[in-house]
Amino acid sequence: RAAPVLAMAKPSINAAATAAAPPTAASETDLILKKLRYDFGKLTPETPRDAYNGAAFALRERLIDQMEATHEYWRKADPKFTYYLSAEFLMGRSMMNTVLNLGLQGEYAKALNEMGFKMEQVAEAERDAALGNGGLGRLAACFLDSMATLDLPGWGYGIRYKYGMFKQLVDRSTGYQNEVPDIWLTDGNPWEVKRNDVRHKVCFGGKVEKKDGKSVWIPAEEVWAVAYDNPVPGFRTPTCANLRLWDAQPLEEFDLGAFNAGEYDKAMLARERADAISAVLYPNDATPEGKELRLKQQYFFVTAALQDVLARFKAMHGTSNWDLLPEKASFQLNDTHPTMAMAELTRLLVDVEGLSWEQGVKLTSQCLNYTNHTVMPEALEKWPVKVLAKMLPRNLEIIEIIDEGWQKWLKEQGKSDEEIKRMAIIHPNQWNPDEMLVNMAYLAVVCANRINGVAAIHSEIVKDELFNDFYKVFPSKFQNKTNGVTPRRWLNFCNPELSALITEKLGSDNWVNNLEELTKLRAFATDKGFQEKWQQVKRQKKIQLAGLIKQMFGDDVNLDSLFDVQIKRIHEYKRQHLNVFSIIHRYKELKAMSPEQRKQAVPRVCIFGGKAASSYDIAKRIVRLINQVGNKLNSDPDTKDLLRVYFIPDYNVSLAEKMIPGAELSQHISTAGTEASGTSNMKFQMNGSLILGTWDGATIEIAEETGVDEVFIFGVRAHQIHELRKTRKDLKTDPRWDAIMEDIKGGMFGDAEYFKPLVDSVHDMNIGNDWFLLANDFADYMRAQGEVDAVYKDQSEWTRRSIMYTAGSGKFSSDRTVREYAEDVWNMKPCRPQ
Ligand code: GPW
Repeated sequence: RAAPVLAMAKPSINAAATAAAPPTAASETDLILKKLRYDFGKLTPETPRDAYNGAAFALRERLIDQMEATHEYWRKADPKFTYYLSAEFLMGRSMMNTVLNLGLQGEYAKALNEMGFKMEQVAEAERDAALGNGGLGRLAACFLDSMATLDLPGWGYGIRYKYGMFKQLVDRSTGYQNEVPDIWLTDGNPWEVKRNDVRHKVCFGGKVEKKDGKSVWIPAEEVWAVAYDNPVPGFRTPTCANLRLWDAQPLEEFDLGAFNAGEYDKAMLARERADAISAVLYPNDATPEGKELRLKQQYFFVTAALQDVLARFKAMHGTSNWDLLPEKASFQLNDTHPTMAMAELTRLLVDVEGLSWEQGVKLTSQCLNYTNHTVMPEALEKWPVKVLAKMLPRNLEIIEIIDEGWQKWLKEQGKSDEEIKRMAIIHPNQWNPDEMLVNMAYLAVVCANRINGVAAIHSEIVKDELFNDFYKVFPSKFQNKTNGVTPRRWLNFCNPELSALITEKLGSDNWVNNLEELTKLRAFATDKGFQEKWQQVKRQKKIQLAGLIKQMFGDDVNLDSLFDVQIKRIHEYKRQHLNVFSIIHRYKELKAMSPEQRKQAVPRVCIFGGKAASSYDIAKRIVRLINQVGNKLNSDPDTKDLLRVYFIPDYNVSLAEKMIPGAELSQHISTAGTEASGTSNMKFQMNGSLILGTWDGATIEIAEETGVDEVFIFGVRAHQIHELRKTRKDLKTDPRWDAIMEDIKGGMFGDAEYFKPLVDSVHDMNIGNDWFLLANDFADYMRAQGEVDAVYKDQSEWTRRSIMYTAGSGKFSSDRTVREYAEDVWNMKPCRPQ
C-alpha cells in the first residue's frame, strides 16, 4: 500500500485543471437526466425517488467543484484551520440544503417541474443521515453550516456509521417502542465521496516495550481508517467545507491461507472485526455506554483525524516547524467522546514524529479545546484502566505520566492531599474501589487550552460545581459559549412562509446571515395588519402539521386548538412524564365539566416525539404511557374535540422541520440545572412558538432576549435543587398529583402493573425517588399551564408574543456562536475563496 496521500495537501501540479470550473455547458435538466441514465440506468424519472437520485447526483458534482475550489484556495492561502471532532453529526437531509445554499432553487425547481415533479416532493424521497442521537450531534451539524457560511476554514471529523440512529416503531395499540436498524446506505449516498487514497492505520492492543529508554508500542491488531468526504456548502458564499467521516477496513480483504485450509470463519475474521468498529452508532443520549467497542470507535476516529491533520501539516510545513502547529490547527472536542485525543496527539508527536515529551505535551495543550455538554456526573465518561491496558497500552502509559506530572505540580502549588485526590485523572471507581478508572473529562480539563459550557447557567455550574477544583487552579481556561442553531435550516428553509413575511417586512432577506436584524420586528409586534399576516402564516403551518397527523393517524384535529409540542430524547430529567401527568389532570377536569363549561376550555393538541434509548427502561415506560393516554383520550367523545395526544413515531431532523413551524407552544421543562442548553428551544423561538419552561439551560437566555414576562416560566431554580433533593421525602404532595398517581396505578390507561415502576420512580419516597423533583414542581407547572390557556384566549396578545419571540431570536444563530469560538477559542479568521 502506498503511503496515505492527502486530498487537501496534494501538491497542486495542475492546479488549473483541478480548480473549480463549474460545468456550464449542460443545463440542470441535462445533467439530471444524464446522471439518471448513466448511474441508474433509467431514461426518465418515474418516481420522486428517481428524480431525487438524478438531482442529488447532479448536485453532488456542483458540491465537489465548490469543495475542490475552496480547498485549492485554502492550500495556497494556508490559513489556520479548526477541526471539529465529534462522535456524532446529525446532518438530516441534504438536498434542499444544497439547492438553497448554492442558490440553485430556481434552476432545480424548473428542471424538476419539467420532469413532472415538485421539488418539495422530490426532497421527501431523501433519507435522513442520522449519525447522531440528539442535541449534541445536531449542534455539530449546525456548526459546520455556520463555519462554511462564515468562510472559516474548518472541517468536521467523525465516524461513517453503517447504521445510524435506530428507527423507532411504536405499536399503535399497545404503545410499545420497538427498535429496528437504520439501514441508510443501501440506496447509495450521493452526498459523500470515497477517498480510497486517504487512509490511515489504526492500531489496537499488544504491548509496550522499552528500547533505548523509549516506549515502543507493538500492537496486536491493525485496521485502515478510510476517508469519506461530505461537502458542506456555506450559504451565499463560494466556501464549501468538508465533513470527513472514517470507515474501518481490514488491512487484508481476507486471510487466503485460512480460506485454503477450509477455515472460512477465520478467513473473514479480520473483516468482521474491522466492520464492527464503524458499524453502529450507540443509541445513548447523555448516558455513557462504557462498552469496549465504544472506546474502540472513539480512538479509531480520533487517531485517524489527528494523523490526517499532522500529515497535512507536514506536507505544508515540513517536519522541522512543529512550533507552528498551534498557529495552523486547533481542535474542538465535542464532549468527552473524542478526548482520547489528549493522549493520542502527544503519542503521535512524541513517539511517531520524535518530538521531546515536553514539546509534545505543550503542543497538545495548545491545540486542543474541550466542550462539556452535561453536568450529570454519571454522563462523564470514565474508562477502566484494565480496558485501556488491553486496548491502548501506550495511551494508558501516556495518561499515567500526564497524571503523575499533574499531581506533582498540584503538590508544588501547595494543594492538600485531599484536593489532589479529588483532581486525580486516574482514580478508584466510587462503587468498586478495586477498579481504577481514567476520568476522561478530567484528562480533557487538565490538557485543554480552553474549556467551555454551552449556555450561561451551564458554564457557571461547570465552574462552580462540576470542575470547581480545576477552575480554582486555572480560572482563565474556562469560558461560556451559548449554543446556537443555523437559521438557514431552522427558519429560512423549514418555514418559507414566515421567512417571506419577515423579508417583506424588513425589506430584504439579509437577516438570514445577520439574524440580529430580526429585532426590527419588535416595532410591529402590536401592528394589527402585521399580526393578521403573522397569524395567517401560523395557521398555514398548523394546517401542514395537522396534515401530518392525518397522514399518520387518520385523524382530523381541531385547527382552533393550541398546538403544544414537546420533542426531544425521552429522559427522566427532561420530564416528558410531567407533561403527560398534567394532560391526565386536564382530561379529568374536562370530563367533570358540563357541556356549557367545556365551551370555555381552550382546546389543545398535545404532540410528543422522541426516542428512548433501547436499554433505558423508565424512558420506554414513559413512551408507552404517552401513547396509552393518547389512545384513551383521542377516542373519548366527551373530550376529543378539546384534548388530543399524539406521539409521532421515529422523531428525527426531517420531522422536526415540519413540527417546529406548526407549534404554538413548546415545552422545555427539565429540572433546573440539568439541561446543559437545549437547542430545539431556539428553533421554536425562531419560528414564533411560545415557550413553557423551567429556568434552565439556554431557555434562560431566550427569556432574557424575548422579554422575561413573555415566557411561561415555572418551577424551582437550580440553586434550590440540592436542598430540595435532601428534603423531598417530607414534601406534602399536591392532592391533584396524588390522584393522578392513583389513576395510573389503578389501570386508567391499562396495564397498571407495567406503569407501576414509572409511578414509583416519582412517587415512592420509601425508595428515595423523584430525583428530578416532578412532585415538587407540579403545582407551579399547573399554574403556568393555566396562564398559557388564559393568554391563548387573547389571540392578539398571543400573536404579539409570538412576534416578540422571533424578534428576540437573533442571538441564537449558530453564526454568533461559531464567531465567538473563532475569536475566543480558535483564534482564527475567515478566509473566503476569491
Ligand atoms: F452527555 N447532549 C446530547 F453531554 O445531546 F454528552 N447528547 C449527549 O450525549 C450529551 C449532551 C452529553 C446535549 C445536551 O443534553 C443539551 O442540553 C445540549 O443542548 C446539547 O447537547 C448541545 O450542547
